[in-house]
Amino acid sequence: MKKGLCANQQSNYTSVMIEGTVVGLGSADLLRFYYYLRLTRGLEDRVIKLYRQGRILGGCYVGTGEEAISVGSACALEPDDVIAPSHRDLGAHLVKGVTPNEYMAQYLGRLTGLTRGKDGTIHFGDLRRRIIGFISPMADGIPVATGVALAFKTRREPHIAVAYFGDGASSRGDFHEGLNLAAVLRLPILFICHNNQYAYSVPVSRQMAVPHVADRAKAYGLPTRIIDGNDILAVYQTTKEAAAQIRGGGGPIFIECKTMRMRGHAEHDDASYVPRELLEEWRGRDPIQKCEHYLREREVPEDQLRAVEARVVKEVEEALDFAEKSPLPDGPEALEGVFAP
Ligand SMILES: Cc1ncc(C[n+]2csc(CCOP(=O)(O)OP(=O)(O)O)c2C)c(N)n1
Repeated sequence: MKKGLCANQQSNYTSVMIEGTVVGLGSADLLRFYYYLRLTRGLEDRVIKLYRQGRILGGCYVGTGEEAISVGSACALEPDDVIAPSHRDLGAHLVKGVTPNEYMAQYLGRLTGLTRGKDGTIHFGDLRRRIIGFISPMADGIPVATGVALAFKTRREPHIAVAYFGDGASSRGDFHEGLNLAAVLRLPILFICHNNQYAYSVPVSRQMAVPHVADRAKAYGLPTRIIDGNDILAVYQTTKEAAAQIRGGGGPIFIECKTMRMRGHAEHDDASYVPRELLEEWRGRDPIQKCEHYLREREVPEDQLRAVEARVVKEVEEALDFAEKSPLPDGPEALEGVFAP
């Protein structure tokens, strides 16, 4: 891979710039990334429409514009690594094996969803697939993932834990406790921050006096990387390298992915507090378009891209059909799977 560090003047951060081909990564891999990016966007766009039609029971959280972070990083992990995703990480769930049917059934509150109808939103996980359920209080996935990493280290298992969270979560105590413990015990954990510039309506500049979330991690002694979160190759390659270093016993690493929240906090929020020019600027850096650019650079035929799009449209509609035909949970189901046996 030809890789160079370049200062991005506009956003004042250093991003990993991929100028050529990533060694060991062929067109088929890139098409796989593209499929997961499109599938994530396709499912979330469909759920937004359902929300507007009043067919979603809870809130509607999506990660539009941030898909490269969850897809690129999850694709760089080993199957037995454990992830603790945030509410912007549908892509990582899908890469780990959550099916479109399960996702759609989740949002329609059906028995076939991952929480069996207990929460019609993004608060789900699946331990069989090594996904820790998303915990609603911000940053609380971090200490849990840190505990998983402690278990891996104690049992001498070769896996790593990955905690995903936003810039706002980094202002909570659990973030600081988790990072500090991981650093002191040199635990096998990767911290991935979606810095999407807003925590609900609060811009990063109103949350912290340092320029980067990574500066907070540095204070605990963690090695940090700051990358363009909309560039799937940068995310994939940085995660791959970090995961190898962590697996080799190097201790925790922190990756800050600069990105932009392209919609409201959730669909009930019109984000009128976000400057339109900022959104326009980031619209030009869409991660899916960037991935298409890489595919075209490698001369992947246009019909292969269109085939991926068609496959995704079909899978999304089939998932909706599956969810609509699935039963709603019965009353006695309310206590099932809530308490440990
Ligand atoms: C402890 C806690 N405080 C407040 C909330 C309400 N809340 C949910 S998401 C969110 C913003 C989180 O911002 P960030 O971590 O940057 O993630 P983003 O939503 O921007 O992806 C807030 C305030 C919460 N879930 N938990």
